[in-house]
Amino acid sequence: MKTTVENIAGKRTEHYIGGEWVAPHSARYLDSYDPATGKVWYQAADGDEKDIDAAVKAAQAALVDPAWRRITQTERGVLMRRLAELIAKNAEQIGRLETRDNGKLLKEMRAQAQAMPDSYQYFAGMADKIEGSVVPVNKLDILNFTTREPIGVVGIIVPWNSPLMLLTSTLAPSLAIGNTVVVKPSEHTSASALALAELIEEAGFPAGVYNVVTGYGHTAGDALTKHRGVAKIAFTGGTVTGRKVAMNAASHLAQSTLELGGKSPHVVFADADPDRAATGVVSGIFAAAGQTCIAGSRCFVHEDIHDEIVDRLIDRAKKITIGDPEAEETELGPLALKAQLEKVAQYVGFGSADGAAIAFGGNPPPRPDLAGGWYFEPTIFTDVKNDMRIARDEIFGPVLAIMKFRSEDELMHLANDTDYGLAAGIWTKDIDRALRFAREVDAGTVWINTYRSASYMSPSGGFKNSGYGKLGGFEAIRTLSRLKSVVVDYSGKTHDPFVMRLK
Ligand code: TXE
Repeated sequence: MKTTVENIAGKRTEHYIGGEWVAPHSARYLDSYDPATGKVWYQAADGDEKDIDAAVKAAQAALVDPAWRRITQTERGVLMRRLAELIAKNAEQIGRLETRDNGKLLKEMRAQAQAMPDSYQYFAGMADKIEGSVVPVNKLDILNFTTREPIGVVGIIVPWNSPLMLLTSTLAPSLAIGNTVVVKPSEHTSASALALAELIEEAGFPAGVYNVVTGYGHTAGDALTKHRGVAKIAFTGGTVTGRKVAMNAASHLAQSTLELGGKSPHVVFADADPDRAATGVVSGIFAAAGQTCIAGSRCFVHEDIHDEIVDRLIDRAKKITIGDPEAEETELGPLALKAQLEKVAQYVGFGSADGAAIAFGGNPPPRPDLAGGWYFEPTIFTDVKNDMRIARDEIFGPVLAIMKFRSEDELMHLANDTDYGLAAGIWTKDIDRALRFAREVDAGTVWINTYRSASYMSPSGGFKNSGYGKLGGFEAIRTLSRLKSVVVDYSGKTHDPFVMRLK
């Protein structure tokens, strides 16, 4: 793999279109920053409408190229297994690229890269098991069967928080069904999607199956969502952008899958194991510095255990090791963007202004060795009300809003009183209560006595302002394919041409 931290540092990267490395049409490049230092570390091609058009055309050509269109599902699976092996071989380099780009812990980005091959293996196995059905229609001499076929060119727009893992959740099922793709990675994290291009080529995928145009959202991203050659947009990002994406896609009737933000309720009942529950709450909000769509940012604690859980959270937050994301002992690295750091600081101000109490943190860590990097302390608010801005808006940082509740009814009302519906978590030993919560809560994923446990096999995706469409497991294949119904008349009879055959 040539796209490595050492090779691209101080250099420029290009687009990957139709199996070639292509300079941007505008000849412009954008700066990519290292969040641990706040300094530019390479420049990525700044794509525009013309680059997107070239990439979509390459993907359209690949879609009908016999080298892709006419190979069997089994052969697609073989290519994907080869890709899985190459990713496994290069996982360390991929993890390092992502950490340098988004500042998340190397141990986390490495673990994501190491887990990725499983996802390609899983969907490789699915490639030749995507069956249609025979429909028992109301006519004895008609055979009606269905087939699932590629949907076409899929435009994949991913954010900066887990770039390749989020790309994989659409790419792996897309390759299994036979789609071709144009990827627009975040302007903050272009490198890993480009590194993947090399591995896809080495695995033997035909040119044009996988294309990458780097660049900004309002230019390259916008052009991708508006391009009439794109059949489906799979978008992961913020809710405001998601709305624009859906409207652009709808203007040419492309389908969209939207994986947007969240403000997920994380509930602790008095009968929960306090140690496991507090650790779960920590993992829900301070892992990845809170920059995860599934962050359990609204924590509801039963009044009988409230003070004990708050004490445990403060105790654990005090011990969190903040520092260089590449160091193995680090637990909390910098935020990925300067804008995120500013947003976090602004919301901490809102929290205090609205009357919540800071129980811990609330500032950038006062450490000269971290100066220049975009760091923020783990921050815990108590005395929060559900109508405060820190309880309503997605902050996307290490900021926890704790609320006290008394009864299950009150809890359900508060938990569902949010614009979002991505995930929810509950800690309790009472299985009846846990299942009641799972039934009643407005969330696409519900965790019981665990949090932030994800699998490519499991359908994921939110409700309400957290988006629509599911990825993961067979749902991803459904979302990324189209269903065709084939009707065969074997009666041997000639029918009245002016009457539709309804019987
Ligand atoms: O996201 P954007 P941003 C949330 C989080 C964060 C907020 C803003 O709350 O604070 O969103 O983050 C591309 N047409 N999440 O500004 O803008 C963009 O280039 C087409 C939650 O970084 O949504 C990038 O590739 N594409 C989220 C991708 O969209 C456009 C993860 C995401 O950027 C575009 C990230 C446009 N008009 C942020 N504008 C999650 N669900 O995990 C931007 N993009």
